[in-house]
Amino acid sequence: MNITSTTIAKYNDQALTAHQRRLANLTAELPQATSLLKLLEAFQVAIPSWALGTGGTRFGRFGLGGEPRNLEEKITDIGLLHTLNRSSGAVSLHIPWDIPEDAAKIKALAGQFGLAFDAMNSNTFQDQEDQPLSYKFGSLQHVDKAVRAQAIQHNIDVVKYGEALGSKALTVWLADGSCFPGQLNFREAFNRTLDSLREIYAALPGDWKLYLEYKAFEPNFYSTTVADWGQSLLFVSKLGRQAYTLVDLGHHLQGANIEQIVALLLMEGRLGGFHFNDSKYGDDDLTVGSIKPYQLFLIFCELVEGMDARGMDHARDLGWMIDASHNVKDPLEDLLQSVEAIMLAYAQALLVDRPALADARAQNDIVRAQEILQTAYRTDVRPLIAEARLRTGGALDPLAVYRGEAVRQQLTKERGTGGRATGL
Ligand code: RM4
Ligand code: MN
Ligand code: MN
Repeated sequence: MNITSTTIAKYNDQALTAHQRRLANLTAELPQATSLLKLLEAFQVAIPSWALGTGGTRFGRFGLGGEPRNLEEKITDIGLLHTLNRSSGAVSLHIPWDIPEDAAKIKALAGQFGLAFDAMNSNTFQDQEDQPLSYKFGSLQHVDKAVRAQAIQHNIDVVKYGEALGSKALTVWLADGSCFPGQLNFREAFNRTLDSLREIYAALPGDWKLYLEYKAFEPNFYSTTVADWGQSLLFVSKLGRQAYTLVDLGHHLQGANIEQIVALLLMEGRLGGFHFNDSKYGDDDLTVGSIKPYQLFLIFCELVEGMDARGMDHARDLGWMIDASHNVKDPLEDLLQSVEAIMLAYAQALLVDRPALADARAQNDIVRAQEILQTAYRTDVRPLIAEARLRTGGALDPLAVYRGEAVRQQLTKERGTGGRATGL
């Protein structure tokens, strides 16, 4: 399945007049439109290799036709997304779900679609068939040194796979923790985890980053060894300058003020990566922006302000990735919606009149501060995102092309209905 630039141009031509009218209305009030477009064109969000098939819950899974059967097909799917929206130009691999057996071949295939390799993800939250020791009671925190050694070696192997692909970061997410009071000595578990992370950190190439992702609960339900941003920050501060905290939107307790967390992590130079999804209750892994788009906007306001305060490149200096699971939607359509939601929140955050906001704050004018934020949030920036896509060769309306070209039906014809992609 391949969507050509001619096909995209055909759809764009049909939608062009209406698009231009909407864009003109918007840009008439936006003197900074040209510089915004440049930032939007550069912004890329990585797609995880584990989210291209249908996800499931612990109760069941309802499959879909045409799921990618191997890493090559997953990369082709991400290439398709990037062809349509020009904002999904990176792949994030999960080992061992997606081992690049022939790195040169995989790299070349990704290159054909203009895809780079973002952070590599290790997996010590499941046992693999050929694995000698079990992670039932944890991995890097385990009381048995041999289990820790196995988990450390796995992370080092993941770095090796990533080096061959040109990746520059390792994401460590640990399921380690305890399910019942009394099961674990918290201090000892922390220190064993720290020692293990130190060994992984020592094996990190000089130009790599280590992202330590936290999660409040699940699969352990009493304690998690890297449970929140404070604990992650404690670990990464002890590890060294190449270690950073990774924020996954779904990994907080309900009501947590994530925008404040990212502001402080950025201030400390310790925010490394970001996993986007949305949720209503827990780690629901729903489509980005589908439940709490205003929260996403507020988070982006802090990201933009915090990155600018440190002179960071929005597109390059943090690892941006979608981390969602698609239980009832076509994963590719869901990912197109997620990328769109991210771009919208980013563009709206760029619209905030920051000097005016600083002034309102200095005057304790809360009403004006809220008006300033909501003026940006309530601006319909969709024509701007569409224009950024148009200028980079993408589709004005990626979903319309996807559906118009019957992509899922084509993929199902090519790949059949029985396949199940590795992943969530
Ligand atoms: C976890 C976590 C990690 C991801 C796995 C698949 O909940 O978010 O980032 O690697 O899921
Ligand atoms: Mn995550
Ligand atoms: Mn998660």
